[in-house]
Amino acid sequence: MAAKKNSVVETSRRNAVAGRGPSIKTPTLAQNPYLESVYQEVVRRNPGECEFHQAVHEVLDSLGPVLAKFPEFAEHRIIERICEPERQIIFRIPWQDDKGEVRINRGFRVEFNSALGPYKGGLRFHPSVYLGIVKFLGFEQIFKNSLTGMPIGGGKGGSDFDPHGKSDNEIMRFCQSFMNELYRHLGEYTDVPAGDIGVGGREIGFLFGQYKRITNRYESGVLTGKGLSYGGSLVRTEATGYGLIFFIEQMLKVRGESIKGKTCVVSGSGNVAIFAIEKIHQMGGKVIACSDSDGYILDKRGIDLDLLKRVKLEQRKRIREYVEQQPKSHYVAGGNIWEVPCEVAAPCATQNELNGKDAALLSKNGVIAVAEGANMPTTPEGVKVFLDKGVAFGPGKAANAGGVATSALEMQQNASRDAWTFDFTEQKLRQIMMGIHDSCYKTAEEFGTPGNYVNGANICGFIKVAKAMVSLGLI
Ligand code: NDP
Ligand code: 2IT
Repeated sequence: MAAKKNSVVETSRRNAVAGRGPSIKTPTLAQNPYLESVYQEVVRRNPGECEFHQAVHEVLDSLGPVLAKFPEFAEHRIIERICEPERQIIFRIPWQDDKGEVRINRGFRVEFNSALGPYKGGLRFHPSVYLGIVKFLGFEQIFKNSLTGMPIGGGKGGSDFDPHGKSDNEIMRFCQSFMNELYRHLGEYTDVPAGDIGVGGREIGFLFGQYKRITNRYESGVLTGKGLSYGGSLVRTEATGYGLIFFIEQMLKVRGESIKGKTCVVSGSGNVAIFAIEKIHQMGGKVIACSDSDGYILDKRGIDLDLLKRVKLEQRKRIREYVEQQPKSHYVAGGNIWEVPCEVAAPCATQNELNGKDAALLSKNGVIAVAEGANMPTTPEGVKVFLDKGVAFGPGKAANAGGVATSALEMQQNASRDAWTFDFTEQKLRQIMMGIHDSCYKTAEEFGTPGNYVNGANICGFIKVAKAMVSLGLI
């Protein structure tokens, strides 16, 4: 994965600059002329936004049988409407670094769909961020949020700001400047951001502080992922990683298996990866490798989680530091983590980090379950390999929905001025993930593709939003 980092980033940028993205073709979509024409129109209207095209293609590819069952969705032009964001905000973020130099970044918020509730979705700070990335993430978020069963619409935002190597003061000044523009678009009933890559508890604190200062309102429900001392929820930090493993446990259960005793590989070493590793270890599995964008570490005795947390969360250092402090482990600079044989794989870093070749290698090496902690980490070719080989495959919009679901639980606690215990909140998360698993599983069966969680998630997530859009009229 590490070796591919630059190509992912550069492809996004190159396509954005050149104003053209690859148009993805599969036989299934081409067999449905209406869906194919909607997709081609999306490509035409959103030039160069290749990740957005990819996300749209993947959802539309599942919807043929849905349109046959619900012809009213086509009459109401639901597919065309759902592919067009309700609102897109792009803004300048001027800020000052520690040397007093003025720096400029670009900010985004795409408010994609509010049929089910206020726009909800994270903020990403990473140099690869451009409109196409924010739109793919916002589009995914619509269906993910629908699957949680909570009253939340879909949105996403962020900036091309790179937090790596910045001081706390620089991060604070950047967050304050970001919020100086974004605050006018937010509100607990309007749009509720949270974290994503490069945005964790520290950044949410600075963003909330500035929102409070500008508006003179202590509006807890306007952001989620807050610290526990000012309205945050227990379990939100752990939720995406824990939820992912609850989802995998259900996929394995269907096959008469469990995580216990399984050798696992988790890519990334950020928020999602760390708490996925924690839950795998709690459930008796063993994670032997994880990564960052420079390389991966291999610790055959099982990753030492206390050390990993110290290196990544407290010291904010690179993953290679782990090996300095744990000499029996190995660091593979620039290596591809998917070369490591395992039974369970969880890509938890970024989009398109696992391609067709990686999927074939994992499968050859004996993988039985793969679930996406990251958003769209598996390329369409990779997904096809897993489905063809009969690997249990949990797509991100289902498998990583535990984060946003717990954000909705945080909003619920804020609205009632309550604070739940860790165990109570974790139990709710577990139930939500089991519910998402079962809805995807049943929907896949009902629409003629048993065991295909990709179709199950897309169809189940879509139908709820589509029905709400029909009921709400032409808005
Ligand atoms: P973090 O910023 O905490 O960690 C991101 C990890 O991914 C780091 O190890 C980082 O390595 C690596 N990474 C990021 N970008 C790239 C890249 N272009 N190439 C290679 N590696 C990269 O983010 P999160 O853990 O919060 O997010 C990880 C994924 O999970 C994302 O896809 C996000 O959208 C998704 N997600 C997050 C949720 C949440 O609640 N936080 C909820 C649902 C999904 P490095 O430090 O070297 O950049
Ligand atoms: O991709 C995601 O679901 C997130 N980054 C979490 C969004 C949220 O609002 O908690």
